[in-house]
Amino acid sequence: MRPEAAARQLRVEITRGARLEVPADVLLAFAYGGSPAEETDPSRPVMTGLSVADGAPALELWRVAAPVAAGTENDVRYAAGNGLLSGVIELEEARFGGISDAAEAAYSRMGEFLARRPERHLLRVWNFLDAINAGDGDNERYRQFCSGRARGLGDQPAERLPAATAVGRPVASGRLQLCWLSGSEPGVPVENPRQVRAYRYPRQYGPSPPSFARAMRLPTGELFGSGTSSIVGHESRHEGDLASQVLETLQNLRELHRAGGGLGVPQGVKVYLRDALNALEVERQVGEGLSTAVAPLVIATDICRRELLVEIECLWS
Ligand code: 3EB
Repeated sequence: MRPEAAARQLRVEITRGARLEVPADVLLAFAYGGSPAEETDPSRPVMTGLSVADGAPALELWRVAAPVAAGTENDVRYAAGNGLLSGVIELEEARFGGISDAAEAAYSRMGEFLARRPERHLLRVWNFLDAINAGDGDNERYRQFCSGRARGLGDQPAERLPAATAVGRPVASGRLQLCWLSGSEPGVPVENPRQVRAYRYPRQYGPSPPSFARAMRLPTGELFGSGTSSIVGHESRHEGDLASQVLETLQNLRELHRAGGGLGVPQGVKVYLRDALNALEVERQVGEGLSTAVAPLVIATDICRRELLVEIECLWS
C-alpha cells in the first residue's frame, strides 16, 4: 500500500470539562482530573493522577472507526476493535517491593497477555509513576523503572520496541500504571536522526537504557510520536532555559515526523511541563511551532531527567 493512500483508522481527541463519559468507539481514554467512574464500567477512563496546568479536567480519547469490546483478564483491563487493542495494568508497587520489580511484573504480564491475543504487536505505551526523580544516581526511581522494564520485556529485539512516554505523577498514588495500544499487524519503528536511539544511550544515564522507539508508524499510516524532549545526540540541551528547550523539542518533533514519512497533522498534542507557572507561554510556543488547530494540553508534572523542563508528544494522522 502506498502510504499516501493509507486508510487512517485511529484518531485522538482531547475534550475539556467535568463529564467523563466515553463514546462507544473509544479504545482508550485517559482522564486528567475529574472524578472516577464506577469500577464496574468497562469503558471507564484511566485515572492518570495527572492534572492540567489550568486546573480544569480533561479527557483524552483514542477513537477507532468501530465499536469496541471491553473486558478484563487477570490484571489486564482491555478493549479491542478494528485490529487494535488497548490494555491497562495498574500495580501496587508495595506488593512487589518497589518500582523496579513492579515494572518487571507489569511488562511481563503485558507480554503474557499479548501472546494470547491476535493484537499482539506492541505499538505505543504510556508509563505513569510516582516520584520519578526521587533517589540519586542509579537509585533514581526512573532508572530503577528502566531496569525492571528491561527485565519484563525479556529478549524482545530492540527493533520491536514500542513508542513510549514515561512521566512522573505529582501526587503519590503507590501505583505503577502501564497503558498500551497494540495491533494485529506490527508497526514500523521510526528513529530521529538528531538523537541517539534511546535503547543505545551510554551508561551515564543508568544501568539499563530506556526501552522505546522514538516513533511508531502504523500500517494504516498514522505515526505515534513518543514523548520528546530537548535531547540532541544523547545529551540534554539548554539546561535552565525553558524557551530554548521547547524550541529544541519542536525541532526534534519536526525531524521525527519527517523521518516517519511526513504524513498527517499533529493531533492530541500533549506537553508535560515541570513548572505549571510557564504553561501559557509554552502553550503559545507549541501551538505556533506545530501549527495545530487545537490548543495543546499542558500537564504539570515531572520528567525523567532532572534537567529536562518539558516533554511533548502527539499522533500524526
Ligand atoms: C528521552 O528522550 C526523554 O523511558 O519510556 C521520553 C519518552 C523519555 C519515553 C521512556 C523516556 C521514555 O530520553 C525521556
